[in-house]
Amino acid sequence: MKNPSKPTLIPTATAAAIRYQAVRFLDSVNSLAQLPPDTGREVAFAGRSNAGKSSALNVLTGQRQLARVSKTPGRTQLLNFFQVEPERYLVDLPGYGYAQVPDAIRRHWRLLLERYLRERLALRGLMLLMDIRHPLTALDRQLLDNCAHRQLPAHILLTKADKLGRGAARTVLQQVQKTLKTDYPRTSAQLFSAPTGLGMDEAHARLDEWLGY
Ligand SMILES: Nc1nc2c(ncn2[C@@H]2O[C@H](COP(=O)(O)OP(=O)(O)OP(=O)(O)O)[C@@H](O)[C@H]2O)c(=O)[nH]1
Ligand SMILES: [Mg+2]
Repeated sequence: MKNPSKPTLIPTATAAAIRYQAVRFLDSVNSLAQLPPDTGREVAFAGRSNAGKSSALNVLTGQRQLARVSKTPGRTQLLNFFQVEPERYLVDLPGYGYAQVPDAIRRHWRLLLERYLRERLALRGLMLLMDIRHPLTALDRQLLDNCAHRQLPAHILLTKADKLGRGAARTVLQQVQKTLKTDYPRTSAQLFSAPTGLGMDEAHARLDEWLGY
């Protein structure tokens, strides 16, 4: 017989998965003036165009269409705010490094991103997504420099790990971790795959930590 007074323990991973299923789109923003009030906590998802930011957001929230996934790089042109609950946000940042974007627009986004990363008090951590086949490019490093400057922790998702064999993926992870240890000691890294769900629990745990769950 079950003891009715004994609370049912839900494993943390499941609790996180349920929590992030409740995420809803809140607003799209293309200037700092339009940002929601700078209170509460948020985690931003950044990375080169096509790195898999929108796909990661969708799989982490268990929702197929939350963030738009595109085969055309450079599609996400706004800061998209998603609400876990009031004062708890996930932010999909515009991808960088896409060559076909006109200079003026590229400059606008660079400045917007830099100021957002530098000034946003609610920002507790940065999820930096990199295609495992192209880790730590110069632009990724610029972003990590911005984080280091204000002591903002960053966590790297090496995306599309399914494109490599398990051994090869682990080797890249170890190389990246070795570089981080010397160049960006506050930054951690893990493997991730949207289609297989590899790395979900680890990524959820990091979101929980930064959002204060
Ligand atoms: N095999 C594989 N493909 C992925 C993975 N993540 C994303 N993709 C594919 O990569 C392409 C780009 O994914 P998006 O999620 O749109 O990338 P993004 O970083 O949001 O791109 P922008 O918004 O343009 O900056 C799409 O065709 C995805 O289906 C993954 O883990 N594995
Ligand atoms: Mg996107």
